[in-house]
Amino acid sequence: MRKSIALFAVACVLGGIVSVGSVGAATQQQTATTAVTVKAGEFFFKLSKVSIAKPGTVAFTIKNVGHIAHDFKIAGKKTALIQPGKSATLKVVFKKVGKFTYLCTVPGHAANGMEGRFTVR
Ligand SMILES: [Cu+2]
Repeated sequence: MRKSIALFAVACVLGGIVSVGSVGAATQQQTATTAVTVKAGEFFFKLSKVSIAKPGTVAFTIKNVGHIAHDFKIAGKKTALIQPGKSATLKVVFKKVGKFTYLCTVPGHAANGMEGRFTVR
């Protein structure tokens, strides 16, 4: 009798470990969004991260630290014009590996330095 209680306790502990493990894995898949902060100014973009290790979703939070309005465009998605001191978020799903050009679409800004490449490995 005592032995079966002990076995039951062991089974519960093991069961607990297994379910904690699988919950952890599921959470990881759901939170595969990578947060990247982007500072925009005259005339530059400064990204907290310029690449991700595999295809997935990236939430770019762009803060305009400059003195004139800017926007941020990548992979066919674009923010509205962001006024100085304001921020905007752009969620982009990268489905395949590659180098993706980001830029400010205000005329002349990209040519002056507001562009670069974001890499999906
Ligand atoms: Cu700009």
